[in-house]
Amino acid sequence: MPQKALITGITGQDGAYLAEFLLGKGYEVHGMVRRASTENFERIGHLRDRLTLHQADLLDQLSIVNLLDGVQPDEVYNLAAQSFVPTSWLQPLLTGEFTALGVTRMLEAVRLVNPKIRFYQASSSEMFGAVDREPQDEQTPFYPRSPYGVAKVYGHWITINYRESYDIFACSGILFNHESPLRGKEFVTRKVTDAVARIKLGLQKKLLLGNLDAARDWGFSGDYVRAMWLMLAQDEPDDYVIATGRKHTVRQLVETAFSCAGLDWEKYVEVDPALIRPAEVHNLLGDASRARAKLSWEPEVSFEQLILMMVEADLDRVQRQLDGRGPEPAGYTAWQNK
Ligand code: NAP
Ligand code: F7E
Repeated sequence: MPQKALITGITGQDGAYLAEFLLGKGYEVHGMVRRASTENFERIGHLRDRLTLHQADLLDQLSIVNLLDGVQPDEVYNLAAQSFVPTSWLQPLLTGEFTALGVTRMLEAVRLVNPKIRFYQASSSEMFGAVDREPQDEQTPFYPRSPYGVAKVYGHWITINYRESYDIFACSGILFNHESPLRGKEFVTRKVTDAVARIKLGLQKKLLLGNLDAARDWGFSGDYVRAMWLMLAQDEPDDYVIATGRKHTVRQLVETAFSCAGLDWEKYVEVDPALIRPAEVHNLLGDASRARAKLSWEPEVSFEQLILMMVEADLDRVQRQLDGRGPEPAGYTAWQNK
């Protein structure tokens, strides 16, 4: 019998990479999707006939209980969330419902249906926020700076609490920023690589950005979903920081991306004060020593390789659109093999 995994957030960036990874490991993969008037399965289109999708919603407890009862998964990966930090100031209550209480709804369903299910929670380096030490590891105190970060702290601690209260095999992965050609276009890496492609191909003249001095530890989503799986494959549940241990500023990101296409970024980039956040996380750098030691996990894609992969993917996609050749190839293997 193959192992059964259920992924919430399967239509998102990490959901698509994780689904492809688990299928490659021989899993039977189920995905939870919320009802929409039009399907948004763009990122998993290439996997569609190998996945089973089910409608349920993080806001609806009974739909989650029924889903787990019907699928009877061995592992649940809870990736669904309102994940864009600026939106969390515009919709703080909804962010709390999805990103914080949604985790408790998932854990309650595990507890009721089968407490032997192994559970992964998508925690975030945004929990460190206005941190006073560098690098950050599993012992670093949290100081979240957005409603999103605050909601993730709740999700992190409720996961630990259910592990300690009910002996559920629940792990929290504190993942630093991770990107890919499938990243949403509002996040800064993809916003930049998409703009580079459009500027190079004559479709855009300027790129408006916010804080160019913010620094992040950016890795590749394909590497990070492997860490999620490794966490659930251990003998004991634990929490792990997943990061590359290298940081770059947004300015360095921009410079790197524009130079991939032979462009001088200073001719195109302007700062728009409207994109500065009400409270910024200035500086994040992760220490993944525990994951390296216990999971034998290492990132395989460097920052430079990641940005080049994203620029090439966006150039290819925009060129295809200009040529009328239809959508770009999606997924991990498509871009790994290029
Ligand atoms: P993403 O691309 O924004 O995907 C979010 C997913 O959550 C989408 O599939 C979305 O579905 C789903 N979702 C949102 N609200 C839902 C609801 N009420 N019911 C059911 N599904 C819902 O995010 P990502 O980058 O893949 O990140 C995955 C997870 O890791 C998130 O929890 C994020 O907060 C966390 N995280 C991400 C990073 C990172 O750098 N990428 C780092 C640390 C932690 P729709 O397609 O229907 O919108
Ligand atoms: O911003 C700065 C911005 O939106 C990165 C999510 O996946 O990672 C992500 O959160 C930095 C910030 O990601 C623009 O101020 C400048 O300092 O790409 P981002 P994020 O906020 O770090 C964490 C780990 C998560 O968990 C989240 O779910 O870039 N920045 N100018 C900009 N950011 C955006 N989006 N757009 C700009 O124009």
